[in-house]
Amino acid sequence: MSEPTVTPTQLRARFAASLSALYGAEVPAYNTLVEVSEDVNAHVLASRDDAERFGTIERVTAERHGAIRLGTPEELAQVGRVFGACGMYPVGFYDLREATPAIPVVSTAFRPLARDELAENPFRVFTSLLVVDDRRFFDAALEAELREFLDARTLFGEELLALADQAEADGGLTSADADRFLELATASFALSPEPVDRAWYGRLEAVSSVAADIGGVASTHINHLTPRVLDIDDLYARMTARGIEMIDRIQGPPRSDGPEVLLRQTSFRALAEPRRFREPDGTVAAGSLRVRFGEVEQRGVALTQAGRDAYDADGLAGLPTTDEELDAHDLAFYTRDASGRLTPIVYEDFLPKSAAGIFASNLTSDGRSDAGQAAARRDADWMRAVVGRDLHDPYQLYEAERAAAR
Ligand code: OOG
Ligand code: NI
Repeated sequence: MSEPTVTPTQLRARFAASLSALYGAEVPAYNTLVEVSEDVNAHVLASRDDAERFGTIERVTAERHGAIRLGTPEELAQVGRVFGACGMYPVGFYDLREATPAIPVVSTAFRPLARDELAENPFRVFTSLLVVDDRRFFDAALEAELREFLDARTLFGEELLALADQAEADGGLTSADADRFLELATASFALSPEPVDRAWYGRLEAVSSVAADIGGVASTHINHLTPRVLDIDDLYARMTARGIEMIDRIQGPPRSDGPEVLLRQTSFRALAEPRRFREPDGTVAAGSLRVRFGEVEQRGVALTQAGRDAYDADGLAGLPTTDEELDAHDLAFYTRDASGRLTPIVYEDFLPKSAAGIFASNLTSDGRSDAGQAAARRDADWMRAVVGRDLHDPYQLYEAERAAAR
């Protein structure tokens, strides 16, 4: 047996790059977004001394977050094995059913945990799971049909999962196995050419476009792949100037003169993509779906729980406007460099309100839900049990990093 030569870190960097190539071929507007992001970052790098305060330009240039949507607890556990092979672990629990409009999913983010791993390649994937037994969205009959449909499909094959487990057990893969793993892993997120059952998709879409995107098709796909910019307002203006229709606002904290905090995001509208449909009479016809969009993000300093509570209550008005005060009041996470200067710990996670806004900005309709019906219970413990892995708490990760540096 030959020794593993490709580490999980290398698998992650190569996985992010190969998904980027796939997604760019499928959604050409994504390539424009990446190009404009690189222009913006080059401009910031040339004009600001502190441009690399939130990460090196190498990290930021390679940085992507993906979004995927799954249908069953088994699929979530399986994708956890694929991401585990790449050194990505579930962090945080997000309940998008509490948003307005409500989205029938709960989510976590798979990402590297350690600072040096994040610096090598911070690829993260926002991963959502449909809540098929939530009666506010699905009645018992529709739930049963959904379960039958979802249970009949296979998103991640045996060969892929075996290679994933081997990578985790051995701390990497041989060069040939790594190539095969990446080929299979990337292919499992490609848009399928299989015709979509028009009537079934339509019934789910009446409840929620997201439910249709998940349960209306027999495969999954990358919904979006998000590059990181150092100045999202500049990016927004440049995309608009190129004639690309952006959603009407930037999600998250507004622009300010103070320290950049948390996460700001925006997106362009989902584009009509050609898809084939199986009509009720059995014929297959050409059509299109608007599901996938382009998103971009800017990251700032991670807030402590107290800082986050203040932000959630009053927005930026609830926070002081200098790094020194944020640190002194323990509202944000910093370390100090050799000369004693504060260095921000960058926020590596997501914001539920922004995530809901991102979902909502690209729905064809608000869908239909009945608040009088019973919610299905879902929480971090449920998610932990389903993934079969530790579900990390973002605050504990930032806290541990700060403590280790002091
Ligand atoms: C996920 C939406 C949330 C983000 O960056 O907050 C998200 C999805 O559309 O599947 O990606
Ligand atoms: Ni996103």
